[in-house]
Parts: sequence; C-alpha cells; structure tokens
Amino acid sequence: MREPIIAANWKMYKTVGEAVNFVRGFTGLVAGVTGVEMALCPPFTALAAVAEQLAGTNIALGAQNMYWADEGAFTGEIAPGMLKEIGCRYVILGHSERRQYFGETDETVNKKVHAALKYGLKPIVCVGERLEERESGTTESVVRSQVEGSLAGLTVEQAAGLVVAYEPVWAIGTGRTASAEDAQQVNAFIRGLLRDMFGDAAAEAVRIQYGGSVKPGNTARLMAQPDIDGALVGGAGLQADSFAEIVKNSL
Ligand code: G2H
Repeated sequence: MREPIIAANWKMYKTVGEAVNFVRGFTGLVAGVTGVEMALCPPFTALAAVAEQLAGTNIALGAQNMYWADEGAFTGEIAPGMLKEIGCRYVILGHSERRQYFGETDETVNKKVHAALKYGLKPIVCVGERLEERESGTTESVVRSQVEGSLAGLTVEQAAGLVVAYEPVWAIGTGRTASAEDAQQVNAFIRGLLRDMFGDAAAEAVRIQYGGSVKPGNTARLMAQPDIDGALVGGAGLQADSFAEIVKNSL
C-alpha cells in the first residue's frame, strides 16, 4: 500500500509572515489526520520559518527547486545541502513553470534528481504534456521522454523512493482539471514506464501524484483512482482551510 502524499506548491507566493500564519492555521485544521503524508513547499525565503513552525508535527517541508552542484560560484542558486540542513524532506524538480520560463530540461532535471538523492532529499519529479501535445496525440511520447530523461541512471533503490507528479500543463492554474479517468490513464502509463526502467517492486512503490487545478471538490474522485497516489496543489494550497479540506478529502 502506498501512502498518498498531498503537497502544497506555493510557487512565488507568501512572505515569511504570510507563510507562518498559514502554518499556524493549518496545523490546527489537520491535527490528528493520519493515513496521508502532507508537505508544504514554500519559497526559499520562508523555508526556515516554516521549518520552525512544523517542528514536532507530521507535516513535511519541501523546496520548489535547487541547483545540482554541492556548492560554488553560482549566483542566485541554492544547493541541495542547504535545503537538507534547513529541514527539507522533499524538493520539487522539473515543474513545468521551471521548464517553460527557466530553461529546465530533462537533462538538468536529471542532474538535480541525482544531486537531491545524494543529499537525502526526496525528489518530486514533475512531468506533463502541453495542450498542443495532447491535442496532437503525443501525450504518451512526451511523458515517456520526460520520465526516461529525468530519471536516467537511478538505481532501483533510488527509484523506489521517488515521487512523480503528473501535471498536464493545460490544467495548471487554468481551472481545467484533467478528468479523473484521463489522469489515471497517464499515471498508469507512467507506472508502466517505471516498471520497464526499474522493475515491478520499485514501480509499485513510487507515489505518482496528479497536479493541475486540484480543489477540495475534485480531490476525492482523483484520489479514488488506483494509480493516483496524491496531489501537487498550487492555487488551492494557498489557503489553510481549502488545503486542509483537500487533505481530508484524499482519505
Ligand atoms: C500545478 C499546480 C501545482 P494549480 O502547477 O503544482 O498548480 O493547482 O494552481 O494548477
């Protein structure tokens, strides 16, 4: 049995003060919730303050990106060891906004995945097709090359601990959710790819989230699908009450 993971990706939202307020409200709303892993992924500037607020709770901390070098003259970048030290358990890698606006490729995502694992961080690796790719029927080949490229060279043990997020780009922040059946179909396809790359046991262990306009009202239907093991939540993860509702509706 895979424990589902519901993660809030706050993107470039929330000052430190706003982040702390969120956590103070959220922890009360989900106190006693078990059977689902929760994670908050604030911007870098709020990581330390959120880590402090989360101490002693069962809510994990994640970052939204990192660089792959151990350290060095890379102005503006953040190293994996810095995230580990501050208390991150997860790091989102290859989000479509990073791919679209910041030149992230499967090759750079792959370097980051290896670096994250080296430092004991669990990558949440994002894949997903754009609207024109879905409409031209190339969803599977796009997702295949993203999965194969991003996860190249991992050992079976490393692969088993991964989280993969399927986020169709056309459903991100648009209010257009993929139907639960469409999402299940791609998530099952991803699990098949993982099986080919890493074998049955690892493929069964990997948690594959869905992301893209997840809301309290569509969570249960998505989570009822056999290959959807959680959600990566953007907009609806910015308010403590709606994110808490998503967590509860995932059970
Ligand atoms: C997809 C998602 C979070 P939203 O990017 O990763 O955002 O839920 O706002 O579509």
